[in-house]
Amino acid sequence: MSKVIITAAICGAEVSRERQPHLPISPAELAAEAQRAVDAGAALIHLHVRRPDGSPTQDREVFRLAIKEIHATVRPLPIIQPSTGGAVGMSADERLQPVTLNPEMATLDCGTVNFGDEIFVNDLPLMRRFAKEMEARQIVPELECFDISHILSGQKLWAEGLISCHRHFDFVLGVPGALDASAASLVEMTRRLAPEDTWTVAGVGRVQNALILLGLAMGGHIRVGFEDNIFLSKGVLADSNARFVERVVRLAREVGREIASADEARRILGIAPERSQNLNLN
Ligand code: KMH
Ligand code: ZN
Repeated sequence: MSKVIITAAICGAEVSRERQPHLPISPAELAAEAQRAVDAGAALIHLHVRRPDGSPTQDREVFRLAIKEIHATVRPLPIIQPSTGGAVGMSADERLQPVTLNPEMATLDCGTVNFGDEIFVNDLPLMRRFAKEMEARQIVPELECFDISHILSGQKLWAEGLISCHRHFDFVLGVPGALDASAASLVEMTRRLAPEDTWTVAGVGRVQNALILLGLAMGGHIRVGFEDNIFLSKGVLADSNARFVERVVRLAREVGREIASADEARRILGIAPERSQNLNLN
């Protein structure tokens, strides 16, 4: 099995400081938290940004300052993957802003889905538009799939010739209203992939640990972090995203998987080594 890429989703759009006092918000806090996650073994930072009051935003300038700080200070330099999902209810224009910073990767959400009591809208025209914007900048999308049909919609972007790079999925399981975080769901999702596709799994809430084990055993890559889960165990808040990354490292060793460095992750995901120097942070 390949080395495992650990993604740290350090901030998310839905968690609040009231629920998780260690949530990083300012560029300096995000960079310090990213460094702790990298020190623990993360190769990839999935990034959302917040205004100073903690509310989620996709504002280009807020992303620019956060990414610039992480890019300048965190070593070894992780893959920085801004969200283009943002928060439920944001417009496509709003959500697309971070792609103009030319990150190595960005998320591309692959289908409309219930998101708790709300609806997260990702219709095919929106997906095609996001795909074209990413292809034009050589940004490798991470195809976020909250349901099985999302995999088929993601694959359609390649079938239509809109994207040509390596295809990497992220299966986010356990969002209320979307696909459940069960072994059966994960097996069914992976059955839909082409042999050359790669995938990460993220379990939302307390199912996270079971999904880490399943993902590791099945040869997948793993996402953890405050975006998906804030509790280390029942009632015990994690004091850093690094605690979750450390857990993945421990479990990976138990099942004989080695941890991918950031550069190894770039190779696995088809990102050119020099691409990290071509961000547009001015
Ligand atoms: N906050 C969710 C509604 C992504 O980053 O692309 C969407 C999300 C997915 O987090
Ligand atoms: Zn996200």
